[in-house]
Amino acid sequence: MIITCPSCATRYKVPEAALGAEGRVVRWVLQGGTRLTVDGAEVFRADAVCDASGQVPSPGAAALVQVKRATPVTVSLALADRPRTVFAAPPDRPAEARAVEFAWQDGRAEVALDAAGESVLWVDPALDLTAPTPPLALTVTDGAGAYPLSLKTAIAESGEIVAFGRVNPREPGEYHFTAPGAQILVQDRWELHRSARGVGEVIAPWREGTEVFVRFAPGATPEVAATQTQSYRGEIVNLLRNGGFEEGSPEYPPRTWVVWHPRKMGLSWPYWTQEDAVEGVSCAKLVKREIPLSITSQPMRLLTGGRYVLRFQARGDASAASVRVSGQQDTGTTVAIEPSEQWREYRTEIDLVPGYTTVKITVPAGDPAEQTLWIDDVQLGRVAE
Ligand SMILES: [Ca+2]
Repeated sequence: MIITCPSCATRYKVPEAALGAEGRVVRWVLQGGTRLTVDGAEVFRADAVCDASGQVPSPGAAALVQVKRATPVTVSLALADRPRTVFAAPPDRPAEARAVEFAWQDGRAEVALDAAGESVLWVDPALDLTAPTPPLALTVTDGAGAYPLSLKTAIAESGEIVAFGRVNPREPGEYHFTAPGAQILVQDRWELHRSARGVGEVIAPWREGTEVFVRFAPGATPEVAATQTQSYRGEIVNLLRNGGFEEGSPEYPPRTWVVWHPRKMGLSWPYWTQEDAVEGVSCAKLVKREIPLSITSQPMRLLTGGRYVLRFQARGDASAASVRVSGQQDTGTTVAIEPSEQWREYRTEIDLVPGYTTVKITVPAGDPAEQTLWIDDVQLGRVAE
């Protein structure tokens, strides 16, 4: 395959193209040029320099072509068939599409785009872009039976339909999501690494704040279901990021925790370590030498107020260490940690209000000068009912 762009400004702006099963160009990209030819055939031509890319066909149209230009431009596209309609829409806003006039000659459609800007040309879109798309039903089954939920839908930039929603299940837990033929993303609000993505089915945690996305071809109406495989009833539904300290890099503090120190860090340091974890394989080891130290969690923006539980395990000879939860409107609590050779579990209940909330672990100055606190398995959340 020989791709050429005679007018491309520099050799760094390499045009690209991909061929489909029948040898036709199905995807192409042109940066800062006016012509793109593949094996001698002119795929795209413009009367002014522009950035352009095309997908022929796309899931939602016979062709989808993006054009970004600094001046008005007339573009000419090679197409297999004469289009019935061509629409132009702003990027990411297909609902604002408007029909545009085009000329057809010798297997090419010519469209004039006035003014500088970025447009997406929809050639024979599969759906009426401006009509609202109907919601998609989601059938949920948990221990108490089945109930319906609904996801909003929109046309995606690719022409596919995306159904989405931040929907809370009545009973948080692990769920088996199914949507035959569709792409599914279940995005966890609190611990991003627990998000799951797949085609047709995924198993994912589903709790407060989780976002569900289902992406499918226009015209399809996948049957979407979520069936509980494990309930969180009676458990803390943890919102704290990396409270088990499983994420980190050697010699650095545990990932996502912020280190506080007065003026200089000295030899005090919060280590991420695999030496003596009580949960998983890693934990935090706060070594206090000449100066106090503390680490603070990534803030959690609580969606709901009410009774929360803080739970963690700790050991070590630190004599005045503590864990503090700080919420909005002066809510929060401080739990003192007792020196202990063995791991000890701490658990306390707190009433919190919606808004940003942090967890801070502190080893203050004090005797003896050298103290060590091991901490692991820190969780903050409400107990699922
Ligand atoms: Ca751990």
